[in-house]
Amino acid sequence: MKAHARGRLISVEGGEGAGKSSAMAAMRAAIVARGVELVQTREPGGTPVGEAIRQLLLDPAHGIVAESELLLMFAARAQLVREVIAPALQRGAWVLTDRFTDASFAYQGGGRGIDEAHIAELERWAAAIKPDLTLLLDVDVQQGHARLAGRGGDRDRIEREREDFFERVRAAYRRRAVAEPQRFRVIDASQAREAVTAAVLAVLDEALSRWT
Ligand code: Z5A
Repeated sequence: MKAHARGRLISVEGGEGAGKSSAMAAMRAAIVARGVELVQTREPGGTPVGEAIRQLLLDPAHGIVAESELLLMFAARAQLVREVIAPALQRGAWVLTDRFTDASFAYQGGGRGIDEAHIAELERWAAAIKPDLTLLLDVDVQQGHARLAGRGGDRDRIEREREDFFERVRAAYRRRAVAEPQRFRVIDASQAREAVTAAVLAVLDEALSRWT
């Protein structure tokens, strides 16, 4: 099922340090400049329950098994879809989200090795909305890692995973982009920030001209 006949759902995905924050800020400004109502959110999170689940998921003090991790991601997502995304799309607003269900296929499927059929079943049942457009910011794992190191701060529970985990996440994202070329646009996020922003805005422009 597509997002909705009226509003539009755009998701931004990528590995750690891919530059999602800058991309989201540039997209937000471009969409708002068109006079469109925009709701910006993130996953896991975006609702009071979702943000509480996020804290639980990212706290390095917890040992969370892969199955619980997946179910918690979908618990937060079910809440977000019903409280925020679906109502926004129904009133014609656009939704820009920092990650969505593709992240579960990439991290819990690719990274943790959970069978994709389980994830697809949860998607059908708990969050049956597909983004109209997904930008995948693709960057080499070591380069993304170096950017995060430059940013400083403590690493959360998932960021503490080993490099091979993030290589599997990246490969899973890339497979999804190949499988759904009409929805995905892959951005080379290894470039300088200005070049990444320009590429992101070009993709958005192309989508906007199709939709408005
Ligand atoms: N997760 C999951 O496992 N399953 C799911 O279903 C979902 C999520 C939905 C939290 O997500 C974690 O949840 C995440 C996936 C998992 N775990 N990991 N790892 P998140 O999106 O909130 O967290 P994140 O991916 O860790 O965010 P991030 O590392 O902050 O990524 P980012 O937003 O892309 O990073 P950034 O802040 O934009 O950039 C990072 C640094 O690089 C910063 O200092 C920038 O100034 C710098 N940067 C950015 N772009 C450039 C360029 N082009 N050149 C140089 N430096 C740059």
